[in-house]
Amino acid sequence: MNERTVITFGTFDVFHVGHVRMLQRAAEHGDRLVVGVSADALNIQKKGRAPVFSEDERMEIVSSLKCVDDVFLEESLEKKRDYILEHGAKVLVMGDDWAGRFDWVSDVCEVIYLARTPSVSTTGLIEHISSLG
Ligand code: C2G
Repeated sequence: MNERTVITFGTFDVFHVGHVRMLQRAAEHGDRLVVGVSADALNIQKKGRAPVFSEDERMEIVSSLKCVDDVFLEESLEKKRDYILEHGAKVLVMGDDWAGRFDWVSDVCEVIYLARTPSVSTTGLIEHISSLG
């Protein structure tokens, strides 16, 4: 068996079309897509707030997608190389908001940055929903 595993990472909070398109496009780079869903604690550390949906809920949503084969909890940005090796990934796909930031794992796999879907973001959606009163 010579399956090409793709790995990607994200919070996927308040799941939207930008998320689904990124996952579908990531899956096209191989035969199997594994997704690291970032932990609540990692988000608090990274963004200074807890996600709207818990890590268990976000993992449940992401794992229900047809293009996703497996999910796991991403507990640290620094553990990327370990996760890649653990899952046998041949390619890491990230949105281009992270362009260049994970080139340090290119010794263990190919690293590809894909353009984000314009005009949709979790932060924008939270602001929009809040403004509805
Ligand atoms: N995304 C996209 N278009 C958007 C919004 C998001 O393509 N309009 C992509 C991002 O580029 C990312 C994925 O959807 O590849 C998940 O986005 P986030 O939930 O914002 O992920 P982030 O918090 O940046 O977590 O190890 C890194 C992190 O876990 C990444």
